[in-house]
Amino acid sequence: MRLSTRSLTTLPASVTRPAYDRDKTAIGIVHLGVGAFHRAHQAAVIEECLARGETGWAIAGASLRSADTRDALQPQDNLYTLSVRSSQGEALRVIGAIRESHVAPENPGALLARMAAPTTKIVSLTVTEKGYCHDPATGQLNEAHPDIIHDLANPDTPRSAIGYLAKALRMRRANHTSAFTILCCDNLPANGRTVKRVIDRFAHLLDKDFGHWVAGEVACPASMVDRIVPATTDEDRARISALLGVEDRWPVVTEPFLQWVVEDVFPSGRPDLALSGVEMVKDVTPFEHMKLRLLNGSHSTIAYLGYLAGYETVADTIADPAFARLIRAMMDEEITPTLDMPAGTDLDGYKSALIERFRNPALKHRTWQIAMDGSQKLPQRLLGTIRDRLKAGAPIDRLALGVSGWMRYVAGTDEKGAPIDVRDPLATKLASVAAEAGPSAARLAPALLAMPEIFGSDLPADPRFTAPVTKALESLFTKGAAKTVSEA
Ligand code: CS2
Repeated sequence: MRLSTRSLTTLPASVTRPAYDRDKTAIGIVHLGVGAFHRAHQAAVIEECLARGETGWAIAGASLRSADTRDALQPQDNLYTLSVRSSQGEALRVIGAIRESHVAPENPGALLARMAAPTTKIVSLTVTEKGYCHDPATGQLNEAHPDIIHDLANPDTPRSAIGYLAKALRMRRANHTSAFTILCCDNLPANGRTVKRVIDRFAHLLDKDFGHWVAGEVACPASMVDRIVPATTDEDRARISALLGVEDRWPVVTEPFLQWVVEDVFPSGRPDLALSGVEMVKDVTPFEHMKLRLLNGSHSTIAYLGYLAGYETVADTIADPAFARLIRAMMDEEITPTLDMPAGTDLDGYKSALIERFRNPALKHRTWQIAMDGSQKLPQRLLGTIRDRLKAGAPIDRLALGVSGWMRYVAGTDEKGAPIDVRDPLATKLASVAAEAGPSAARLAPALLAMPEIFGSDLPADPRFTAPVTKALESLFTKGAAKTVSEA
């Protein structure tokens, strides 16, 4: 039997299930990019809003490409299990907040109609860094992006998230429906402002008059999102289904920790998120820097160097005392001085909790998964911190080692000579740069640094950055990651 509304009553008593009548809820949120992260984070928060009786905020989830999620969720009445795992054990909760599943390319009209409906007040997104079709170094719309070229030429049949947002907003404007609020839940720097810049520019390029309307009417609050959610494995699916006594083909596995800090600008309304533990603030920036720099900066450093040292998961990597030392020292000495937190923030506690979260033995968070899309991640995870340090005239050796880990990784061959499956929107370019440079730090570092879409024009021209990066890369090539980390 499959997990579904009907089979809910057969679940063991220990499994939490929707504490409200799903049929009495209405869709108020459309979410683009209904992957594991959304289902473990925002949907879990919305579940509590619905259970409290705020019935107008159920979610319509959409995938912009693959049909996998819809195919798995629809036969389950869009129900799925959220498994919270730690060394203490595993707690299962069936989430009912998603009421509809869309696959954009299969039925764009249905998704657009849902986005344009007056009842839809918020369109939220987790489409990963590359899904915004922007230039990661500048945060501007990448007008040469093939999807943007396509969507500007065919605005009624879009491909990109930006194209869908614009088309739905044009429909709303034509129907005299007020704009929805766009809520970005991706790990982008200044994510609200970045999305606002990108959508305003796209709308302006489509039609100046519409661009003017979007600029004035569409709010894009910033948000900092945090929960570690590794890709679900077949083993997870089998274990969870066995515990449920019915089959769940699309469960999500996560950690106990959840944080969401949101800028409180929702002109079309919102659920009372604060009652579900969301921090509603005026300015997300300090929280965003804290999280992107400490958590994600460490994560990417662990991912590249850990992968090269032969570790499969974050927990395996951080269990190596040399790695734990490097990461804590990088946090304390090189990242923390760049943060400017509101009074009362317990950064020390935050960092210790982070290391414990990385150690969570129940999560199999693969270094390879986090290593993906490095060209889109480095700027906000490591390079912003580096810029601040250089401005202050302070050393950056550990951060530089993180950057060189990425360079060594995209060289495409591991320390045993096996090929690395480098996933990145710039993978083709990275592979040709690496092939031309060969395994030489003196050639590879400058060749990669000459990609302004990642490094801008300032960093490659600053020897205080290029020298430590090249030196660390040299060490990775000659001594390997484990030894380099133990000497760092
Ligand atoms: C990770 C993040 O995959 C990655 O790049 O660093 O997904 C990370 O797990 C989340 O941002 C945690 O909130």
